[in-house]
Amino acid sequence: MEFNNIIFKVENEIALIRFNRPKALNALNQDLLTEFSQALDEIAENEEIRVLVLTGTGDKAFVAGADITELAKFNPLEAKLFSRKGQTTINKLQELAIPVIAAVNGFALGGGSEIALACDFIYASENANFGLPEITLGLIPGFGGTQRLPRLVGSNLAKELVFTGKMLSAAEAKDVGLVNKICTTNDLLKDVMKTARVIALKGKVSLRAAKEVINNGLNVDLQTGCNIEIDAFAVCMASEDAKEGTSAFLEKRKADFKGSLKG
Ligand code: CO8
Repeated sequence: MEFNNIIFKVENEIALIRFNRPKALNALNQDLLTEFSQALDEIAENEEIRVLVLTGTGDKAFVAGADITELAKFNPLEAKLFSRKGQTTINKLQELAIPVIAAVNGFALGGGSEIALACDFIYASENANFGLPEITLGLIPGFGGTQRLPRLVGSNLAKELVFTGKMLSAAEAKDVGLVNKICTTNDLLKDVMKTARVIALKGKVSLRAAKEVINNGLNVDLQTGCNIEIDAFAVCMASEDAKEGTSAFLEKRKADFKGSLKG
């Protein structure tokens, strides 16, 4: 499939999607969203891919939000369809079985922040800025930001950010737990890829189980979450990777996870 608004490549079992409309600070128009959604479908179907990394072209923006030129012309029905399309795509991103890392290389605003919030974790460049500035346009976030941001940083900070539209710097975003690591602009992708490689070398079954258990556990009470963990632990135990991992430890060698999804 040919893409014009994103760059999609897979190398050494790690997929990289680069939002690629640098003249508009990688703003999300309908075509970009369609391509992003199609790339996510390809990734979901390709069992060779172990990790997905998202970033933006250039060193100024990850994604500066929905394309306001396009957005400004929507009638309410078009706005509803666009919001639903964005939410379906971002849900698809969040539900990918593999780990997803956002390499936020500049502005992550509106829909751009909402994409980053749906990733498993975020590394950011020193010049990154996060925000949901829709209120300054007379709007509210429409791609899940009012729901994911309070779950990540608490409702009071989320409300202040949504009510004022003000941005958080990379350092502020790290302070509130939104960002795991701040990197120099030059090193951001290298650092993210290094972490992606560490993850990619782990067992596929256990990685998928870990992500699923953490995500599902966040939506239920602690005891139910621990019960979900027990079942997933047992499933991991039956995998070829668990046999390899435990044998490697006992034989004092490095585990060589083949990445089979077979039990
Ligand atoms: N849409 C379209 N074009 C954009 C966008 C955008 N979101 N952001 C930047 N651009 C364009 C600018 O228009 C400019 O184009 P040109 O060179 O042709 O004039 C170019 O990118 C460079 O931008 P600036 O000159 O503005 O660069 P600055 O460094 O001065 O400012 C900012 C950078 C602060 C990022 C500024 O561009 C800005 O505030 N952008 C808008 C950010 C924003 O409000 N984003 C939220 C959009 S709404 C949203 O995301 C809602 C999602 C859910 C929608 C679902 C409902 C339908």
